[in-house]
Amino acid sequence: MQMGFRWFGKWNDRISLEDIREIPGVSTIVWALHNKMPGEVWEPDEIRIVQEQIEEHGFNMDVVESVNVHDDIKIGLPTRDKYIDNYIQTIRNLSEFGVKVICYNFMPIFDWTRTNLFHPVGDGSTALYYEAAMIQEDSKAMAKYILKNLHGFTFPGWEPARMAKIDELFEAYKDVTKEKLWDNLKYFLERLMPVCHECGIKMAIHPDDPPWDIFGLPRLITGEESIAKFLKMVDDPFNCLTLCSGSLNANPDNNVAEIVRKHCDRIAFAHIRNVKHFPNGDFSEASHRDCDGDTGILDIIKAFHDSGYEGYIRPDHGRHLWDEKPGKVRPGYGLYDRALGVMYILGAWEMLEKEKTKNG
Ligand SMILES: [Mn+2]
Repeated sequence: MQMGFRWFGKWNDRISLEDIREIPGVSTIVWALHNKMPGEVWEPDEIRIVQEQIEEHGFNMDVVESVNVHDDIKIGLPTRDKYIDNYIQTIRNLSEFGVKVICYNFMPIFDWTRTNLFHPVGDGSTALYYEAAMIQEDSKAMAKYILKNLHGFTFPGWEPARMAKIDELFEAYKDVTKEKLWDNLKYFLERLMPVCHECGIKMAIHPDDPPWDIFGLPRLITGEESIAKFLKMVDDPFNCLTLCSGSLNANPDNNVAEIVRKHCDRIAFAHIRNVKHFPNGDFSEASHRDCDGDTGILDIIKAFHDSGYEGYIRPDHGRHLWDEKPGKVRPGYGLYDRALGVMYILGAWEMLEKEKTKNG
């Protein structure tokens, strides 16, 4: 297993590579060119700048999160081929720099969705929160709330320019049924796979967050059944998963450890995050400590270890601690709780390693 840490870039993240260097055990910077719109080619000269920064600090740049997929590809418009060609060129360019995994998602219109980005956890810290009753009809109000509470921080999938055209986007997606969305995903991946083989890059889809349909929009990657369908649909070792424990366990019926055991050979990258559920269907993000949520973090780590997992793991979102107040921190991506997450995951992992060596 290789430990990663997400970093939004030198001019786009208040957390520096020097900060990350002080967290024990991190080898991989999970990065992206955040100024790129979906559909644009990532040029070698732009990638090289980030490479120099990352490698200068002794990290590798093996995992990219995300190269976002243009809406025309998800909708299945005739223009999709042009954008798929661009995606392929980006894969080729990334391979020149040794990138091994591309994390992406195939969610229509909205990326991750929450109703409160700074919800009090009860100990003085705050976390991302999902109030089920608020995600009913008014998608515009929700988008407006999220953009306002990002306080100018940019997030892939929440580009203000895209969100300004929300009515047009809903119109464009109106005939995209779940079946069509599956077909469009298959079309996209089948064109990519030969290039992925050539370049040694795995495509690792991130599950939908939350893992159910919202605002009448279909969502595909929602649990064990759909994951099995996805892996079979394009049955290729380069067609992989980003196993996000928090996204999947937003539906408490999803047993994430079981999914890991079943599909570990096709997991290229993992996000470890804990979720606490409430009886009314709301959920809050929680600390990585197993007993602070309901996701079964220790079972999941053990499932990865038992399966001989050799891919990348990063702590996913964290709570906002200490001075990480609204406007001072990118929601979910503060320094402190993610650093604690790294230590929790490594602590459990190293204990398992020790036991294994002892039992020989
Ligand atoms: Mn995730």
